Amino acid sequence: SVPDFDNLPAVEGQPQGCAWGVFDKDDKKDRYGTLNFLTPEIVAAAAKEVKDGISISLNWPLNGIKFPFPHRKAPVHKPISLREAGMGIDGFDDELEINTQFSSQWDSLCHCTLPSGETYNGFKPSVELLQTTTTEGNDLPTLDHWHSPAKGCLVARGVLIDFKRYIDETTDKTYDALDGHRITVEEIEAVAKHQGVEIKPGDVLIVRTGYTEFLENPTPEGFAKMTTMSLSGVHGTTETAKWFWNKRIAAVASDAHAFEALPPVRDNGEVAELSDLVLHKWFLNYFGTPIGELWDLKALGEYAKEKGKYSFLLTSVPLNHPGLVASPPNAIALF
Ligand code: UVW
Repeated sequence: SVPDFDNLPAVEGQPQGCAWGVFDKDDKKDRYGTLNFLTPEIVAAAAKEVKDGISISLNWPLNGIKFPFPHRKAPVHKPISLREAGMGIDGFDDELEINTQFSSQWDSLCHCTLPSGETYNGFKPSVELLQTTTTEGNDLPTLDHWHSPAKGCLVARGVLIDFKRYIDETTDKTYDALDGHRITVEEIEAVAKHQGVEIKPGDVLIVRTGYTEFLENPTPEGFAKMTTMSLSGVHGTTETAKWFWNKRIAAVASDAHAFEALPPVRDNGEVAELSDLVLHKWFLNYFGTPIGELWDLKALGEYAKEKGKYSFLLTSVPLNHPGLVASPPNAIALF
């Protein structure tokens, strides 16, 4: 068992709650962070969630965003005729060039770093290291390591917190994912209670804000709002991070842009720079908790509501390429 946030051993130069070293084994620096909560017992218990024989994809189309998106280019898909390519066969190949942050994704622990350049466990990614690494020699906590024989990708109990439905159905507020609502842990607990679902150690906690649904049908007013980057998501504070650690959450995901509400705020409430994404720091850099973003949660929300069941078996198989910083999750929820 690992200590609670307040009792984690102090790490020199880092804030209380930094979990570097906690999961190390035999003097070897750990690369999996809170995925270590996924013990064989937890995974076997998660498999018991499957009763209905229904699987739901959580992967938004890779080209889900239909307008120019700042700094991240849209996928380029190129079908190729094998005959024209001179292969002497009838049929097709295709090439796909993607920015792994453009649609549904996992952020690996290398996606954002501290100002020192460090991330989880003191690993220090750089473009050069990420580019030249081979899976065997890669010391960085990138996603290809999820394919190691010891890990076998991600299999866990998923819990959906359908915040959008909760607000729509239990309040007369007009909520939308572009209003910069900061979802507190008290609200997460209230939604879980309303849905009748218990949050357990080793869960992947998945929050639906309704953001990808807006991106599918952006209105001009919504688009104007979006460019101000005031987006709903989980309230990023140290107290929020502490709650996630103390619940032993293995990973988090949502349909939101950055999982946490934007713009980020400091613990004293001041609006911070985009580079000060509070939960990105706690999760990716201090705890080693992967963050899923832009997941497609609409069909999941509908099925969970219909069945009155908000927990399921979650499987996710990211792409397996050396040095991969982010990846489409290839995630499914099984009921
Ligand atoms: C933002 O773009 C703000 O977050 P991320 O890089 O995690 O998608």
